This record gives sequence, C-alpha cells and structure tokens, in this order.
Amino acid sequence: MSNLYALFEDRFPVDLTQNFIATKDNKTYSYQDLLSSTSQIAKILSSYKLSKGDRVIFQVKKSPEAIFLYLACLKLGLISVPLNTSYTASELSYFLDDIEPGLVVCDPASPIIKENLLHTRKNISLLTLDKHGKGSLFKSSDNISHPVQATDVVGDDVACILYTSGTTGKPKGAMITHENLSSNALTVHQSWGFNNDDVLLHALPIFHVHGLFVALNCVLLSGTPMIFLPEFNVDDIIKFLPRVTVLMGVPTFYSRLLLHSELNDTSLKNIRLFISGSAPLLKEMSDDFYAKTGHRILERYGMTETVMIASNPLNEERIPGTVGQALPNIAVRITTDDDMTLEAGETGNIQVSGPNVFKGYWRNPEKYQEEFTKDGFFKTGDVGFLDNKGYLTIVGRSKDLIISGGYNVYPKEIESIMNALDGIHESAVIGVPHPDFGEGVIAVVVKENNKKIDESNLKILLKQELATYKVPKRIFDISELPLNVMGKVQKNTLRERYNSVFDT
Ligand code: MLC
Ligand code: AMP
Repeated sequence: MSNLYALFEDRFPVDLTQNFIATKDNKTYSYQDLLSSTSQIAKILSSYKLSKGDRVIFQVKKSPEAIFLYLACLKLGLISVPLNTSYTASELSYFLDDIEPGLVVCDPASPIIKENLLHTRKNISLLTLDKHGKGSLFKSSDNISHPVQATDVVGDDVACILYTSGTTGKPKGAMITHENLSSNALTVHQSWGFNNDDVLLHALPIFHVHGLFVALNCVLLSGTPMIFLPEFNVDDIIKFLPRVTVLMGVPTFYSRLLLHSELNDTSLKNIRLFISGSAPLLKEMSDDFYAKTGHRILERYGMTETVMIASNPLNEERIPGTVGQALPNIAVRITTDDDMTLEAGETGNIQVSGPNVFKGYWRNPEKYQEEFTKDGFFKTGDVGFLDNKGYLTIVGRSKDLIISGGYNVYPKEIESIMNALDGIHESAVIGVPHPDFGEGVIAVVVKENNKKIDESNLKILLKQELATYKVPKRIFDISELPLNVMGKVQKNTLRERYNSVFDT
C-alpha cells in the first residue's frame, strides 16, 4: 500500500461514527466526517486541473479543515507544502518562487493576500481557509458531483516538501516521500504502544514534522480521537489533560507545565505517556517532572529530513539526557569528519540511514550529494555518542543552528538581513540558555562609526523581514567581534560572554 492516505484509511475504525477530532470549543468530527470532508476537498482540488506531483502551498491556521486539506492532497498524489503562519511577505516570496505551486491555500490575513504576492506570479490559483475552517476553499464545491478516487502513487513519490533552512544559504525544501512517512508512522506507532484506548492531546503547530506527521500519524493509525487545540496554552493543556492518555510536545511544553499549580493527580489521572522532542530536554527538567508527576518523559530524536530516528523505549529503561536507541530498521552511527565509524563512548558526527531518510532537496541535487556519505548515510549535523546499549546522547551540533522552543533559527539568515541594514557594520547571532525556550536568540552588532544601537527600532525593522520567533530577543552592541586566526567570528567566546543574559 503505497499511498499514505490509503494506509490511514485502512486503519480507520469499523464504526466510522467514532470521534476523530474534538476541538477546544468541544466541536467534534467523526471518522465519517474525515472521509466526507477529505473527499469533498479532493473534488475541489481536482477541479483546479492539478496533477500528481503538483505542489499545493498551505499557510493556514490550525483547524480540522486544514488537516482534511492535507489528507486530500495525499489522496490525490499532490505535494503538500505547509508553511509557518508567521512568515513575512519577504520569506513567503522566496517559497512561492522556489516551489512554483499550482495552488495556494492561505489564511485571509496572510501577507500572500494582504501584500498581493500572487499579482506578479501568474498561473497560481488562490483559495482561502480561516481559523474557523471557512473560506473560498469550500465555496467552489457546489457544482462538483464527480467522485474522486485515491491516486496511485509509488512509495518513492513525494508526499510533502518541508522547508529547512541552510547554514549557508536560503531554506531548502526537503522532499519526504509516502514511503518515508508510512514506514516511520508504523514504526513509531508500534514503538510507543498506541492502541484503541488512546486519546492524544495535540497542541503543536501543523507545519512541521512533529505536529503534522509524528502526532497525527499515531492517531490515524490507531483510528482513535485527538483533542486538537489551536495552539499551546498551558491552562488549556491542564484543562484537557484529564481527558487524554498521551501528550506530545517540545521541552517548553513541559517546562511551562511544571510551573503550573494544577499539575496534580487529577490532571494526570488518565495519562499513560508524555513524549518530548524537537529540542534537547534537560536532564534536570526530566528529573523534576518525574519527581512531581511520577512520569518519566519519553524523549525521542528526529529531524525534517529523517522524520523520527531514535527513541527511548516504552517499557524498558528511559535514560534522561539520552534520546534512546535507533528505531527498528533505522541505522545510527557515530563517525569522524572523514566518515570513519567510531566506537561506543566516542563522540562524533551522527549519521543515519533507513527507509525514513528523505529523497532529496527540491531542485537542489548538489546540496543532497553534500549531505550524504559515499555509502549512503545522511549527515544529520548533530554531534553525539552511543553507549554500549545503543542509547544515543546528543552533545551539540556541527551546524550553526539555534533551536528556540522547538523552532529552528539559522543565524546566517538573520545576520545577512542585519548586515544589510543602514548603520550596521557587522553582526553575529547566537543562542544562549533561555529558561522558557531552551535557547534564546540574541544578536551582537558592530555599528558603523560605533554609534549606540537602538534595540527596539532594530527589532521593529527585523520584524518586517522575519517571522517573530527568529527576531533576536536581545540585541547588544560591541566595538568589534572576536575573530580567530582565520578571520571567523568566535561564537563560543560570544556565547560565554552573553551566557546569562536570560537568567532570572
Ligand atoms: C513564539 N515566540 C517564540 C517562539 N514561539 N520565540 C522564540 N522561540 C519560539 N519557539 C515569540 C512569539 O512570536 C512572541 O513574540 C514571543 O515569542 C512570546 O511568545 P509566547 O506567547 O510565549 O509563545 P507561544 O505562542 O506560547 O509559543 C511557544 C511554543 C511555540 C513553544 C508553544 O513556539 C511552539 O509551539 N513550538 C513548537 C515548535 C515545533 O512544533 N517544532 C517542531 C519542529 S519539527 P512577540 O514579539 O510577538 O512578543 C522537528 C523535528 C522533530 O524539530 O524532531 O520533531
Ligand atoms: P528540524 O530541522 O526542525 O527537523 O530540527 C531537527 C533538529 O532538532 C535535529 O537535527 C536536532 O538538532 C534537533 N532535535 C530534535 N530532537 C531532539 C532531541 N530530542 N534532543 C536534541 N535535539 C533534538
């Protein structure tokens, strides 16, 4: 069964009146609703003369209808390209030009509409979908009566393209196939023991691997319900926790929950599993959470290009500070910079191979070649070591990447924008410990003629170009950046100097 949608459909409950989604305001959608809405959207999409392999960008708020749109794309063999709802016009322009979509579905407040980004880009159809699941997407369905069959795809066909930024250049679109997603979904679903009694609390965004694939796949393969919140809000999590068995989140979810006075036996009464990923979960936080709740958070490791790679076990020992062992059928090894495999206990580059590893970067074969070893392992850019039992500890990254509250921020992108601003000579962007986001983004700038910076004006300028989570939380001026003998900025020196700016 090659089409991921067909795999899901095969696992739907026999009784289709069973719940698939309950929303924050207690609206419910059954599996029958999923089937009929997905078919309705598939009919609409097929009336736009889109063919297999055409790209559909969606930049929409989280709603059940957004999920049905994604499922309809899978069904038709169209390639979904979900984009962060906080992207600015300049970020979106790049994606539109790079991906050349046949159709864009966006929120009515998106810069795609507000700034008329499709005006000069012809041959792209535009539909809207708002946070209530309403919009022109549905208005065009009235006259369509023909039924739509699932399109035949082979496992190697691309299901989704997710952008992941480059350390040197512009974001690259990672092409993730139906087979990557199906194999990973089945593995993860089984490893975490998902069953008919589960109810998932879904509070993640749906434009990344974590919320769109890992969480949703487990629900759809079990044919069970989820409580689908529009965003993470700690009071809502506490409110809905007693109704669920599993929560998936980034470490910030758990650090905020720990601070909540109502995290107690009542809120935890039905929970069987807390899962964390997308960013490092500090051992101390895992221990504090265990002490407070009796639950050892299950930490796992993944990335856009590979979906899930490793996980702590469901039933065996979960070791805090590690991301567990490689998942079944996935190989993880640690190597030197020239790809020689290292022994257990030795620290080096983390490399991965398996059916989960993506097909390549959209229209960028050179980049794909660079990221693979001669024997076909993907270079993750993460650094770590394996112990004798195969548990992986991530100790750092060889890529210049900051992970803030589970979102990836690439310093190069921000530095390029800052350096082009009037009055700025040069800049360096780094991540330093942040009590809520794990790492907080800060910038250090050298002004032309050594003038003082006006931090708040600079932030306003940056917000025009960058999604808010990328905008440095603090900006400091410095007379010159520390350089090594090669003339490269010594970011470690800067990180040491600004290490405690977010201390409370
Ligand atoms: C929001 N802001 C952030 C931020 N999220 N800044 C830095 N880092 C973040 N992660 C900005 C807001 O725009 C706002 O800016 C200010 O910070 C305060 O926001 P907030 O209200 O405190 O944030 P909140 O809306 O509560 O969001 C925090 C969060 C969210 C942690 C809930 O960021 C989130 O849902 N993160 C999950 C990301 C994710 O799904 N990653 C998975 C990637 S997949 P201002 O200027 O308006 O005040 C992957 C693979 C894998 O990595 O392994 O899973
Ligand atoms: P993304 O490109 O958004 O998919 O982010 C992937 C990156 O997130 C990985 O390369 C890791 O650096 C990081 N990551 C994901 N899960 C974990 C984890 N459990 N611990 C530490 N880092 C993680």
